[in-house]
Amino acid sequence: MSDIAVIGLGAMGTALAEAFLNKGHAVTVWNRSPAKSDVLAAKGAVVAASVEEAVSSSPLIVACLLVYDTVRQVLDPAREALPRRTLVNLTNGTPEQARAMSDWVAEYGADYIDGGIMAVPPMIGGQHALILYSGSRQAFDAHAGRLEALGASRYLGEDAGLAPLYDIALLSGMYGLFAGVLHALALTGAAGIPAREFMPLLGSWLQAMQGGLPKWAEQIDSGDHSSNVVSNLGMQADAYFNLIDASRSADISTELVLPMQNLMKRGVTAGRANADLSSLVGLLQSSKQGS
Ligand code: FVH
Repeated sequence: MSDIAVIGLGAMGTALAEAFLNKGHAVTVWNRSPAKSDVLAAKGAVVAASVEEAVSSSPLIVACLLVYDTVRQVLDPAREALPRRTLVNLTNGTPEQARAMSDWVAEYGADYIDGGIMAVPPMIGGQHALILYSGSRQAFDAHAGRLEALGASRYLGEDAGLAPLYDIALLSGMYGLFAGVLHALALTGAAGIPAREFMPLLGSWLQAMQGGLPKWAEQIDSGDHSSNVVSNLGMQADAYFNLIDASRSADISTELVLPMQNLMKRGVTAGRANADLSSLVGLLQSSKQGS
């Protein structure tokens, strides 16, 4: 018997298995392409010959595959071995997929925990790795000690869909930031400014702008977007026109920045010119436009 079985040895699954081994846990591993187990076997992992063998080896099964359909497909032949075990699924997915997986696992008498990995493989096991969890509280409490090997844990609640919801919301913030950075670098690069010269300025500007986010949280939770507004939507929408015009003049694609202008225009048309930008969250929630 092992402490943990890790199913899926891609870049992330391998990092997870290594982190468990580094903390002295007994680990069984399985992967579709067996060659990826070699490096872990050399570090002490037991290599299972089948998924059934892997699932039967441990009370805690950690799956990290490409997509949810793969998780179901891979685990299906081992479903009779699932009872009284805990499946922690760290595959990226949607809240609906997580809830459906939780129901499927429950049919076979196992506990389910969904997870969102807020780290890249080299960060796993280090102080900057954060893993979000949701699902069975009792199972999380039982295995929290082992899961700590992967990084800091944050348990969000019994609804299995919470971890993927937080995960995709955090990714949304990240990709929004990346989109702005890509556009900024396209603009400055086209003007002959080296990226390494511009980047430090961009980095400190973005950091400074983050200072306003706690105020947005207050405004969104209270519903008051119009008190003590420093930079109102109307003014920002006008400035944004310049961003679009300058991009077009420089022959830079506006595909990343145009959706924001459309939303700002919608906000102004809806009478929110004097409100803060935070009021646009309500417009996103109340309309299917732009979806
Ligand atoms: N890598 C990262 O930076 C991110 C960080 C945040 C979390 N994601 C999610 O983690 C999941 C796995 O990602 P990964 O980086 O390990 O991905 P790959 O290296 O491409 O490994 C994929 C594994 O899935 C196996 N697999 C794929 N299709 C099948 C299938 N039809 N049947 C069985 N296994 C399958 C694949 O097996 P093989 O190709 O080695 O045989 C790998 O084990 C993912 O949800 C990220 O979004 C990573």
